[in-house]
Amino acid sequence: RVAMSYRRGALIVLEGVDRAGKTTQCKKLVQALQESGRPAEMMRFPDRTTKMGKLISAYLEKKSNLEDHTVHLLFSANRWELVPLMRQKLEQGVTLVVDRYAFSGVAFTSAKPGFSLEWCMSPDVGLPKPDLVLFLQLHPAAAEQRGEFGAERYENSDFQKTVLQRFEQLMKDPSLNWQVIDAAKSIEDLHKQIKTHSDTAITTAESQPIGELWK
Ligand code: Z5A
Repeated sequence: RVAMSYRRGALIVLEGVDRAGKTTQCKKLVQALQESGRPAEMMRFPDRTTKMGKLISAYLEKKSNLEDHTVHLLFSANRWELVPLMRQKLEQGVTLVVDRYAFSGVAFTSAKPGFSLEWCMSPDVGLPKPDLVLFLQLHPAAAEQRGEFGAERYENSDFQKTVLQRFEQLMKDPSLNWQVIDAAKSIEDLHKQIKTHSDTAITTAESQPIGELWK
């Protein structure tokens, strides 16, 4: 019997602190992949357009208050509700470039008092596993030069410093393909580096099944 062969798309996640340039780089990467003839689409979490997403958006905009465990589970549910679509796209050969994922979920909630990393990870266990996680590393002082914090929840520097420490803990996990990028570089330099890592990850993913996160 001929071995099963896969030609799936890759799951590429961009993570990083506030204003590191994740959205800017996701858009450029998708455009570059499409121009080189590879099917690619962008996704973002939270996806504020779904029912879960609308609850999350109101919370982030401080239009509503939600209990901390509850909002954590909503962020996770917002990913799970998109898993059937993500799998379908990946299996069709579409590379997904995702702006934030479960790592933001864990880093932000575990930065709150009384939340362990382990508890925060559990609802996201089994999500499609990223083939590449690009972490856009930016010093808080450099982030400040990119403009004021917005008015949304979590947008203050003490909280963001704790969030960065939690991301650093998550990056120690050798079962994931973390690549740390110096986000203080120019948009073009960053893009070139991100494109190189992505091309490698796409080639590797083609011959592998979709993995399960933290399992
Ligand atoms: N959150 C959570 O709690 N739980 C979860 O499960 C998830 C998220 C998924 C909303 O996320 C909040 O939800 C977020 C985490 C939490 N809270 N915070 N903080 P969001 O994705 O909607 O966050 P955002 O506020 O839209 O993204 P961001 O982090 O602020 O920005 P960014 O995407 O990293 O950066 P950007 O928009 O591409 O660029 C920022 C600015 O810098 C912009 O003016 C650019 O033109 C400029 N820029 C970009 N690149 C460069 C370079 N290389 N040099 C100079 N200037 C640059």
